[in-house]
Amino acid sequence: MSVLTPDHLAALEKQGIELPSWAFGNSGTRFKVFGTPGTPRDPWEKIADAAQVNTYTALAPSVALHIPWDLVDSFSDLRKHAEDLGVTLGTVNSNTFQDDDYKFGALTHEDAAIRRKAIDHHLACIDVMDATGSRDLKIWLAEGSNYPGQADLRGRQDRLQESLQQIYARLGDDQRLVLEYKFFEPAFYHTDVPDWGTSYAQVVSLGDKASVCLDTGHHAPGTNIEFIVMQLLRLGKLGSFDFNSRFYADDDLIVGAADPFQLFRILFEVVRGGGLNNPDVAFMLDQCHNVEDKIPGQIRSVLNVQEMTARALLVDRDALTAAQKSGDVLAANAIFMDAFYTDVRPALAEWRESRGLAADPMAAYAASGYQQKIAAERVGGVQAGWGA
Ligand code: AOS
Ligand code: ZN
Ligand code: ZN
Repeated sequence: MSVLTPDHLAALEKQGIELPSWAFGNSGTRFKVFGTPGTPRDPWEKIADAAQVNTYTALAPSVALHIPWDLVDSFSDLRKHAEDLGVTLGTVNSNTFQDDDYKFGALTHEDAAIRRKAIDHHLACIDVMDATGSRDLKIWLAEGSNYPGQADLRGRQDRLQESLQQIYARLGDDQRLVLEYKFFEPAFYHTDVPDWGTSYAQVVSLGDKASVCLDTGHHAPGTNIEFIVMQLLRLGKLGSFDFNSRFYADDDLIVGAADPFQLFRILFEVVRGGGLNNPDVAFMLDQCHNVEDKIPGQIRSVLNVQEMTARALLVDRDALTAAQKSGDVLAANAIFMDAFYTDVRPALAEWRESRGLAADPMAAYAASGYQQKIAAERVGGVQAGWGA
């Protein structure tokens, strides 16, 4: 008998994880970017590859864009292209980190003309959202300073709020802004949105259409990320996840690869806090595949999220509450660990087959010949983020 009940399966059925277009481009470190045969040459091919992930998993119904990396002549044509392939265009990510003008900041810059340019870029991103039907604008800022005394920390925070207010004012009724935090890189002394508290303070002042984006790779080692998940859900301000995993810094490795138990703990708080299948909480990947093939890397990633979601659903919440209330520390911990140690893979494989999907999406993709086809057809695929 399956370890997953019809209720668990009904919850899993609705799960959707957005893929980042940049995961399909070549990527690497400052030391070397390795090319992968078959890498997309333009946004159209990135969307086609993302659609493959959805074909084999039914878990990835939308694709996030990055502007200007994914600039095309007609976003309504790109939208149609995506829809023809069975996916939609999702979150639009702004980019204020590759322009010389932004050396000392963008939305926080001392110079009003540069702030204006950065604000206008975000307004242009909202124009893209109007054409693609996207709901969310995701803002990650590469702003900060490297040396104590270099910058007026307080002034930058005030200017950030003013800039965000102008962007927020342009959002449509059904659109949202999510503000991502990161405690380091590319600035190393301070960043202007280093932590969830700063992001929360900034978005609360904006209004209901603004919330926090939590990237799992953006915390100091040892941070209890699931506590932050709990708190943001409790405050109604967890807008989205950027899922990935890390061993050291912002490694952007496959989610669940480095620490599956942490992913389980995060997803348990999502389930506990009403964040699963909640349209207010978007699940996205933010990953790069430096040495592995990109499409199977993304397939593995969404399956990892699904597997840990299934395990999180398995926690016997009534028994857990009873153990917590009675102060039975070890019983409570055992209930939690029982769910984590349950292998849900056979049950999920069986369920996939019952829905007309391959039991093993990784093997089905490998056998499909798609990888060989794109490797033969596409020459000169682009580095993530630098494409046409
Ligand atoms: C940067 O560290 C952030 O995680 C961004 O969300 C994202 O990775 C970037 O916008 C894509 O390069
Ligand atoms: Zn991110
Ligand atoms: Zn990151």
